Amino acid sequence: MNPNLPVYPTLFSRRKVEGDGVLRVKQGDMVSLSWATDEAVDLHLHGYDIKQKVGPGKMVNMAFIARATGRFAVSAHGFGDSHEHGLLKSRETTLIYLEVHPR
Ligand SMILES: [Cu+2]
Repeated sequence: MNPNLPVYPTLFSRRKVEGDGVLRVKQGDMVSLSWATDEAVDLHLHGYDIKQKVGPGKMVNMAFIARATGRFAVSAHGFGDSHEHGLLKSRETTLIYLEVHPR
């Protein structure tokens, strides 16, 4: 992996992400989101359909190339409970939005 690529730290605790909640990148960018959390949860980047588990003391990297433009939610599934994705969509909590802008 390119050591010069920007890594976006996305720390969240108490179910809130630090910052303004929007991550802006350009189409074609290599994006690396580094997640740290105080609670075990499933992360889901909608649109790109990337899912990853995070938990306390377990830093997770979500790396991808921003090919598709638009606004995509990164949500958390399963805060404090367990359920199947798709069955209880209302249980999703949106953490941040990823905005991919055209070049
Ligand atoms: Cu989801």
